[in-house]
Amino acid sequence: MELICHKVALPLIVPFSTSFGTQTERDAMIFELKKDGITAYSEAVTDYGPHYSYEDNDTAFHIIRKYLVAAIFNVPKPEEFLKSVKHVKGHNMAKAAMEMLLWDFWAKDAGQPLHKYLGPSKGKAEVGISIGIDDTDVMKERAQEAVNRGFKRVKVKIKKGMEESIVNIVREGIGNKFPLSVDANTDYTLDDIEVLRSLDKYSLAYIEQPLDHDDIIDHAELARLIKTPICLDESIISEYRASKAIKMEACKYINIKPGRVSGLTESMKIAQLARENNIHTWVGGMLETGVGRAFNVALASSKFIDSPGDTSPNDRYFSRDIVKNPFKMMDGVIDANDGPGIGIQIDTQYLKKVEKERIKLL
Ligand code: OSB
Ligand code: MG
Repeated sequence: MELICHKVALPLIVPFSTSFGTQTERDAMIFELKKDGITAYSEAVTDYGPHYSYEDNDTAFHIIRKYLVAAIFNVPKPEEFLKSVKHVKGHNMAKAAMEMLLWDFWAKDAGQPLHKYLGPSKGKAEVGISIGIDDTDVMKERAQEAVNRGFKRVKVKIKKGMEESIVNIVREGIGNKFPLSVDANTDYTLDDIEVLRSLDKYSLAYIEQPLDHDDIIDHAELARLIKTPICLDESIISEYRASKAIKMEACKYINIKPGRVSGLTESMKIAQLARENNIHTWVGGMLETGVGRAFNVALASSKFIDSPGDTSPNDRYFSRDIVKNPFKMMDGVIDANDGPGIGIQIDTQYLKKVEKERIKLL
């Protein structure tokens, strides 16, 4: 048995800006597990800094090496793994990197594509796009291009002071009917109620994570004060937290990112819970390489996921991917990968080229 961590750096074609900062490169950690003739892969969704959540590549690597590697030594099923690391509080992205490695391994062991191994599958996912903050004319052009390319939903990042200028010009570009959402990445508080209410007139599909990354209570209050539905991202770190948000009516949508919630086991639980309670769900993204994207698309293909998410083909981020078969979109739809497990082939030559470090963990 062998476990390797490849630390890679992929330059972004254009910088990606959110309310919490600008990213010019994707610093990804790719994990490779070899056992009994099977090679499984996963990707940690952490990046250079602790800006989306408290985790970053160094904390994730530390937690994985010190506390999690021992728990995957005999390659347990994902659920058993999660039980055995329950004593490690938080660090969901670190846990997810190991948990998803096990999903890929066991799906391959069963000779099944991951999207089917996970549960009832649609075999495909409807796709939206997430557009970073930029010059507003540029954002408008990108939104128009996205509509022309067939994306099913456009999401634009916003930040305090730029929300109306962004939404106004993007609506001008794509019309008032096209499904449009905004993502604030926690930039507001309840004191900003007037500006948040001013977005009501743009008939947005939803506003994503307007308030604190830890909050549910204020989101529940905000939901009663504005017409735009609320979508939670950062705040939903577990099924438990999702159940509280639903109980408090803090959101109508949940953006599920496997990395944020410790992996696919918890993602599926959240998707099912949301479905039972008429809360919409979609699968988010963290600028993953083709490895992480493959897990997202498998999840987005689940019958429990009902809305277009952020699984856009990543050729808009990277001029070349570390996988040989990155996803292609047709008419706003991506077909789930039908190869065994996540169904990707690593481009080993390119991986070597972009690799900064290779660490043997087992
Ligand atoms: O909040 O959804 C987010 C990227 C990095 C960090 C947070 C977010 C995002 C995105 C990108 O919106 C979505 C994608 O991967 O295409
Ligand atoms: Mg978000």
